[in-house]
Amino acid sequence: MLVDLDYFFAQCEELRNPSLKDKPVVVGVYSGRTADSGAVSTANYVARKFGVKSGISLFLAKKRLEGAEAVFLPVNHDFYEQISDRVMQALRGYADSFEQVGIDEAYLDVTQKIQGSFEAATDLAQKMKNDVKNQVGITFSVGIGPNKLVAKIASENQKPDGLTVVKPEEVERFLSPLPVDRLIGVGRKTSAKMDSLGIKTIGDLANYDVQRLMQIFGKSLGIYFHNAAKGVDNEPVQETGEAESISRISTLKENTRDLALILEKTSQLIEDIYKELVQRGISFKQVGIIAIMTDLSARSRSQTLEMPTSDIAVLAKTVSILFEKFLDESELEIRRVGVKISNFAKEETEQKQLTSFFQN
Ligand code: DCP
Ligand code: CA
Ligand code: CA
Repeated sequence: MLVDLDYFFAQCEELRNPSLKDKPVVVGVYSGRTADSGAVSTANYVARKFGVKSGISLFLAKKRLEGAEAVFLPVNHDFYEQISDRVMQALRGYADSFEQVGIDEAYLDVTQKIQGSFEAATDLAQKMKNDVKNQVGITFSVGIGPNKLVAKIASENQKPDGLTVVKPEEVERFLSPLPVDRLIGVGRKTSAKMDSLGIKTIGDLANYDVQRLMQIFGKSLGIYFHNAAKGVDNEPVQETGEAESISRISTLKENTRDLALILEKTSQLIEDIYKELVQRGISFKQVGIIAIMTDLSARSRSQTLEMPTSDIAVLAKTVSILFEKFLDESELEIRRVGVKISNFAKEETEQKQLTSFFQN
């Protein structure tokens, strides 16, 4: 699921002053040069009917709202952050894993909670909406899909207070008529380029020859556009904040209890995790394994290391030990395996530079 809070800054202002609700409300950043110079951060849906939206000048917004009894307010980021924290705290409890993106969005992986049922996911989202409305007083729009990419686009389908569900078999039909710039990564320049190639909708992009896309946009971007247009996306929902971790999970070739087969799969996952670890320049102190059994129940085990490390061999060894122990303790065959590292520390860059100096 992707949750996106409705007209967020302006809704926060309505929350602390409900008498604003029926009026056009504009929240803006005042640059201070003249009384009206600056830009609109956001506006409530009443103001949007007058053509007021994020990014336009306050001057233009005033003009469009002339005579409409509009209320203009300066941003109060601290207050919005407090409200955001309360909403996020409430949402977190509905997810198997939770990833906040910016102040007003979060991805929720609910796969295990809903046992793969999109009907159950819909009920869960409805309950979540009611609970957050009652507890915090904030409304939001939810997109539900088989992956993050589809969930995000679904969340934009109906606003405010929306709920859009796109089941796996509906992905193609849902995406294909939408303008291509609805895909993340297709900005103004790219969509102009695509337009010149006759690609206007996501469906056009999905049907476009992938080899040509790779020639035009480069290999990795070309493949990304091709997959994205088909609604293919395997990005995991990654825990953020205190519970920060990096994890990868994947389905085994066959259900098994064979340690060698399992480690063959986890070594791929470990390489993938290691790449991200190096990119982010962090070390980890906790290693976990995840096993999804043939009855779809999920099990996990973890081990805390003596010292933080960024050594891939230590990671591989610990994963191997954990799975060996796990197989001893359980009887079912395993269907999917995962690896997770957490308890991060930032690498001492100075020390790293020194050691690499000595190694050279
Ligand atoms: N924001 C901003 N300047 C922008 C865009 C957004 O300051 N150009 C801030 C104000 C928004 C918040 O970020 O309230 C969230 O942005 P969204 O794009 O999610 O827009 P809203 O939440 O305001 O509206 P919507 O109901 O369309 O999600
Ligand atoms: Ca929003
Ligand atoms: Ca948003």
